[in-house]
Order: sequence, then C-alpha cells, then structure tokens
Amino acid sequence: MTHISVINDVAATLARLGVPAERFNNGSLVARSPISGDIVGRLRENSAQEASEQIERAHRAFLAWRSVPAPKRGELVRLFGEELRAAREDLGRLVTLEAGKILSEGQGEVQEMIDICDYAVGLSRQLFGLTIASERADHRLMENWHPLGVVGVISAFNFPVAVWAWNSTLALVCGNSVVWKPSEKTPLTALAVQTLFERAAAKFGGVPEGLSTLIIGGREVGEVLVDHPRVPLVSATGSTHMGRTVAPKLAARFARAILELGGNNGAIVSPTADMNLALRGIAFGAMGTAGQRCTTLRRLFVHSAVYDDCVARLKKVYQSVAIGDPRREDVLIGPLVDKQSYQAMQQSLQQAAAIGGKVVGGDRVAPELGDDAYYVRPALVEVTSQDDVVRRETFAPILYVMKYDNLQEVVRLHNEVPQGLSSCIFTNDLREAEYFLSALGSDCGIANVNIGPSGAEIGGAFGGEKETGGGREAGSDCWKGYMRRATNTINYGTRLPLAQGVKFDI
Ligand code: UN1
Repeated sequence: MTHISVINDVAATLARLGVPAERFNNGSLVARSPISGDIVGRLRENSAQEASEQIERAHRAFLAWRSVPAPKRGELVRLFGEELRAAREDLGRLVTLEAGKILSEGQGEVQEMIDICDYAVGLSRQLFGLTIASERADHRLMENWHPLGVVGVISAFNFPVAVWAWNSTLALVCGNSVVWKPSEKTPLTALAVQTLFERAAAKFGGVPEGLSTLIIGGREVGEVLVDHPRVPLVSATGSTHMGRTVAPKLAARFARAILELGGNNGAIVSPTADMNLALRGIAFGAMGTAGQRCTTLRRLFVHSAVYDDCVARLKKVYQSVAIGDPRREDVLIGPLVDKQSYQAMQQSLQQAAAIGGKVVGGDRVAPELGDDAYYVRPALVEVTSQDDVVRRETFAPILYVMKYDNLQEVVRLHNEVPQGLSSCIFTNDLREAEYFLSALGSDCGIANVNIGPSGAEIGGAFGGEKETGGGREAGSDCWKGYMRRATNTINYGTRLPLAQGVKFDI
C-alpha cells in the first residue's frame, strides 16, 4: 500500500458515506491517518462563539424534544440504527483509516453503535419510575424521570464513534439534545456519523434544529461545552489528566459529570487456569487495538506454578503476531495513533528497564509504511514489583508481567493502583473466581472470569472507580444518568397528615 492509497481510500470512503468534500478539504484542523501519517483531511474549526451558539440552539431543541413521547423519540434512534446498518462497512473502514484499528475492530465499533441503538429503542418504552408505599393514609409516593437538557459529549480517538453512541442514543431517547466535541485526532469519523444522523433526522421529519450537533475544534471549544450554564451534564472520555481539568469545572457549577478516564487493567492467571483460553484472552486484551483501549490489559499476575509455561508461550505469541497496515486481513496490530504515543511508550520501556524489568519487544517496525507512521512490536516486560511505571497508564501495548503465590496477596497488589476500570481472573476454581468478584476482590467497575478485561458488551454498565472517574455508560440502568428524578407525593384524601407525625394545627 502506498501513501497515496490511504489518502484516496479516505476520500472515497467519505464520499460513499455522503460527506460533502467541502467539509473536509479546507480548514485549520488537520486530520491524519496513523496508517501512513498522511494528512487526509482539513476541517474548519468552530470558534468559541459558534460553539456557544450551537449550545443555545441545542437548548431550544431540547425544549421541543422533551415533549415528544419517548417511544416516538426512540423511532429517531431506530432510523439512525438503520443508517448505521447500511453504512457499517464504510464507517468501519473510516474508523480503521482514522484511528488505525484493524478492519474487524473498526466494523465491531460500528456494530457496538448499532447494538446501543437497538438497546435505546427498547429503552424508550421502559423509562419508568417506582411507586413507593407512603407512610400517610390516602397518599401516593412515586418517582418520575424527566429529561435533563443539553448533554455534552467529549470523546477520545480510540473509540471515535461508539462511545458517542453510548451517550447520545440514551440521551436522545431520554428527551435530551446532544452537543458532541470529538477528539481532534478523529474528526472525520465524527463528520461521517453526523451526516448519517442528519439523514435519519430527515427521514423522521420535524426533528428540532440542532438536536444533535458536532463542534469541531480543540481545547477552547471543549471548554465552552464544559463551562456553559445550559449544559447540565457532560460525559467525557479521555485521560485522567483531562478528567482532572474537567471535573472541578463541572463541580463548580453543580453540573453532572460522567467520566471515563484512565485504566490500568489487570489479569490474574491461577494454577487451575485453562492456559489456552487464558493466552487468547491475554493476547487480545494486551495487544488488540495496539494497546490503545482504556480496557487494555496492562498488568498480568501469573501464579509461580504456571509462570514459566505461561510467559514462554506468551513470548512466542508476541514475537509472531502480524503487525502492519490494519486494512490487511492477516494483520492483528495496527499503528499507534501518533509520534507522541510512540515516544511515551519508549519512555516507559526505558524506565521499566532501568528498574530491572526484562523487556521483550517494543521496537519500531514497518518503517516503510511512513516516516510519520508508528508501528511497534507489542512489549512484554517482566518485573518484580509494581513500580511507578507499572502503576501509571501508558496508552500503548506494554504488558507488565509479575509472579505471585497467594491469591489474597495478589488481589491486594492488583488493587494497589490509582485506576479502577477493568480486571479479570483466569481460573477453574470456583472459590477463587467468587473471591475475585466479591467485596474483598477486584475493586474495579468491571471484573471478569475467564475473559480478558476488554471488549465489553453494551448491555452492562461500562466504567470504573478511583482515577477512572466513577462514570457508568451504556446498559443496565445507566439511562438514569441522563435524566432527572422527581419524587412526587400526591394526597388524594381530605386531611393533611404531616410526615413523621409532625403536628401543625392552625
Ligand atoms: C474505550 O476503550 O474507551 O470494552 C472503550 C471495550 C469496548 C469499549 C472500550 N467495548 O473494550
């Protein structure tokens, strides 16, 4: 594949998706493909003023949308899901071209969007509250869930479209409007999604103007979204550093935050583990998406009884895995997103070597694919303690491997990092599995048995504790995060008894 082919591939894919060329061939925001490092788009950036106007428009859209019955709102999301089904291959390809994921992962991301659309459509008929027994005669106590307002979504490059869909589809059926600020590294996929959404909105007819819009730009417009008084909720995915900037600003104006920040996900391999299964789970978890998922496996604890066998087999996999242009069917590992990411990886590997870590891999490969394209062999690093570098999230394929002897002790070590997103244990011992899932076990938002830490389905709540930010998105009861709860007490009697037996007779 030559460099030109990436540029042509992007242009042809965007054309098939119906994105007008003038939206990506002129402007100050430069989009690059990590596959070759080539510039594949130039987009006009929104000013802070425009962002603010868009939020006001989204607020007006919300005022109209909130009175559309929820199942009818679900119909819009159903139509959007239809657009996604029709565009699955092209949008998946664009994810590959812009984020560097292999084709099946690019397609998988679009599948995740379709899944959450289906979920949201069903949910649009299930936005129910409780009726609660009142302590007073002739009284009814109940709760009602109402739309919130404009929902701000800030998304990251590594899941450039699915994470927006988790948020926006739920937000829309719940009666909100949405303003999306995608990563500066992946504006083209956002443009394509916006085009598909607008197509669905046109088919629906009568969608209020500005119901779901896109802000293109960097930090400045992101800040407008975070600071704007018309935005009662911001859902932000990205680094813990970003979360530390965003969270206090939202707290200062009492806005809600759904934060999906760093992960430093661990796996435990017990002596009873099915080793073939564990190796597959570890390989996908640690190397998949070139180590650039927030759920990527970064720390592996292997019991001393199986350590040598497990590590020897893992090294073989690491040495033989196919790395290269992610559009190639045989390739499993695509590029890192950019040079900074490559440098951060090298820096962490040097630091790990300096503390005595035994590093295998991590070197740059396939330089012929582009001077500004960064392909690396995933790195396996054997360490004897959980030093700073191990406790930190490096957003690249580095797997730190440690030996353990005692389950309680390894669970303590596993939990001894600042992040708390995802985790897993490979074991065939029921007691070990249940211990890991119990209150004494993993402290993460996601804890799995005999499955790696990444690749979650949309049906469950996705998110984690500690520096991961505490947010939950997608399935389970996460929809409640996008609505406000009103508690209603209705007196259908002729007297006015006060709660707690208080007397106040006038
Ligand atoms: C992310 O990396 O930002 O569990 C989200 C997974 C995906 C989502 C990851 N379904 O790997």
